[in-house]
Amino acid sequence: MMIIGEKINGTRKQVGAAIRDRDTAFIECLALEQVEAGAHYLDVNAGTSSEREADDLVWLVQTVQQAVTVPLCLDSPRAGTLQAAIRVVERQAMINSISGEPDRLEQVLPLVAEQQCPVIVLALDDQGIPKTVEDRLKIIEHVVKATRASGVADDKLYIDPLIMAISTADDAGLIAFDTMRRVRELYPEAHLTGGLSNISFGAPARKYINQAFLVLAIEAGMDSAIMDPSSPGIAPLLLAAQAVLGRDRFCNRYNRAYRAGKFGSP
Ligand code: THG
Repeated sequence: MMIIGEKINGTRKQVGAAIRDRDTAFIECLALEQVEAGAHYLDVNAGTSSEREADDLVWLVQTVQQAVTVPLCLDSPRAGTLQAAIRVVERQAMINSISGEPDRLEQVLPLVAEQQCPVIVLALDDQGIPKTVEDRLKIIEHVVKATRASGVADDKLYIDPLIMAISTADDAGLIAFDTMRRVRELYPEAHLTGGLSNISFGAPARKYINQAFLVLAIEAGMDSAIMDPSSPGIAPLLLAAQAVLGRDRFCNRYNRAYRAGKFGSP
C-alpha cells in the first residue's frame, strides 16, 4: 500500500497561514511527522490563490525537501504551477492530477509524458463528477486512451475514482468500490488511489469511517491512498488488513512492526 501523506495542504487553515507567513518550521514538522508515520510520498498543495499558487508551491517543495527525502506529489490543476514546481524538485515527483477535462489533457499530459512520471487520473471531466460507475469508467477510458497515445505506460497511472462523502450520498462507498473493481479488471497494470478522508466528510468521529472504508477499499484493489498516516490506529489496521488478505507472507510485516513497538501500547 503506497501512502501519500495529505497534511501539507493550503486549503487547511493552519497550513494556509503557514504558507502565507513562510513558516518553515511548521511545514517541516508536518513533513517529518508523516514520514515517520510511514508516508511514501507527500502531497503538496498550495491552496487556491491562483496568482500566488506557483510561488507558494515552489516554496513548499523547497521547504519539504529540506526536511525529508521522500518524493512529492504535486497537487495542482494548473500546468504552469506544476511546471514551476517540477523545476525545483530533487526526486521525480508524482503529478496530482490529470482528468477528462480537455484543458488538463492538453496542458498537463504533455508534462507527464515528458517527465515519464507517475500521475493521478481523476474520474471527472468538464461536466463535473459523474454520478454513476459507468460514466466514471467512460472518462477513465478516454483518459487512458490519451495517456497511451502520449507514450505513458499504464503502470504510471494512479486512477482515482473520486471518493465522495457518505453524509451526502448513501452509496458513495459502494460507487468507489465498484469503480475500483472495474478499473482493476480493465487496466490490470494501473494503480488505484483516492482521498481517503473524503468518505467521512461531515460525519462525527471520522477516523472510524475512514478505517472501515480503507479496509474494504484494499479488498476492492486500492493499492495507494492520499491519507493522514499519523491518524491513531491506521498503521496497525493497514498491516492487519493486508495480512488478512494474504498479502503479507508469514505475517512478516505485521509481526515486525509489532515488535518494533509501532502499535503503541494496547
Ligand atoms: N484526490 C486527489 N487529490 C486530493 C484529493 C482527492 N487532494 C486533496 C484532497 N482530496 C486530499 N487531501 C486532504 C488534505 C487534508 C484534509 C483532507 C484531505 C483535511 N481535512 C480536514 C477536514 O476536512 O475537516 C481538516 C481541515 C483543516 O485542518 O482545516 O485535513 O480526493 N487525487
